[in-house]
Amino acid sequence: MGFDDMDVDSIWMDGEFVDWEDATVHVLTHALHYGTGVFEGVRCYDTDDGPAIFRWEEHLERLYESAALFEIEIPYEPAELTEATLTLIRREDLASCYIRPVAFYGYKMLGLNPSDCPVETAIAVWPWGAYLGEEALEDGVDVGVSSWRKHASSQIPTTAKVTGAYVNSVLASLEAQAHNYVEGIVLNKEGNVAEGPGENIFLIRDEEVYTPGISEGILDGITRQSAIEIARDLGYPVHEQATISRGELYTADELFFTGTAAEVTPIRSVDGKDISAGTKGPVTDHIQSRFFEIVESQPAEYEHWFTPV
Ligand code: PPE
Repeated sequence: MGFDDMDVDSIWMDGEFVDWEDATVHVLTHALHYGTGVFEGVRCYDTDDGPAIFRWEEHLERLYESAALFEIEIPYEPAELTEATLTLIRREDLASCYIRPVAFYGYKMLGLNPSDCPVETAIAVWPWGAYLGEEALEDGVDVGVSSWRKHASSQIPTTAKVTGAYVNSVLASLEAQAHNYVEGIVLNKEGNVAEGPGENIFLIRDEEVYTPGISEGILDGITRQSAIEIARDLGYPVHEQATISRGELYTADELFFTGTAAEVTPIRSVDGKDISAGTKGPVTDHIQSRFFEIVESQPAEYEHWFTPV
């Protein structure tokens, strides 16, 4: 995702809309040195009823929860961040976009205890297409199990979306690229399947759906929660607190990733071994089709998942 040639002019920063180029921070910003920021990734979809943000309330709640853990006191009410985001999308005239709220310890002092630092808050929006490539949604991606393990929640809380923790994802992502994989799969300390660097993972066996539980060291993804609900509504039994061993990946009927950026992306091979036929599987297709139908049309049963712009 590059920002060159992008047609977005402004960013909301600390209560004001500033020009894109002016949304900058000092090099001695606390979060730059120690990773003391929290963020969200959210999508706004161009639905039949106009632009609408997918599961905004849940993302906002996770942002404040992540912040609380690090005693980051976001100096704005949730309603103010909502208003800022809606206004930003409208003024940039975007029908669909990715939304990146971030709150972090700013510039005043260095040293690990950030208590004296001001909290800076920003919200950026920009168009972001299919995360792992347009063809990935149809054909699936080739992934490799990373040699980097996911940190345990007792080391860095994995349910919090904290910027510093993403160095683990960056390592897994660089390794995947070095091996010509589109993405990695990260195992937890026990060697069981945790998630992708920026995605949750699902496994299908005998038409039943499995996804690693929270205690496996994952981010409790909002797309994960949505896929669980969609799968159940489609009639599939879902095991949402599963422990999945590495070996089970290779013998799965189907595998797919979920994430705000990745949406619902099939996995067609792991470590060079095809998953079943090496194509998008039927259950994945069913859940993925329903997901895209929902974000395109806001059907009545799922209307509460949307915030109209
Ligand atoms: N696990 C991780 C580690 C993760 O970063 C994400 C989102 C998920 C699971 C899925 O969570 P959710 O988006 O709530 O369904 N990753 C975000 C950042 C990706 C990026 O490259 O930046 C995202 O998808 O927005």
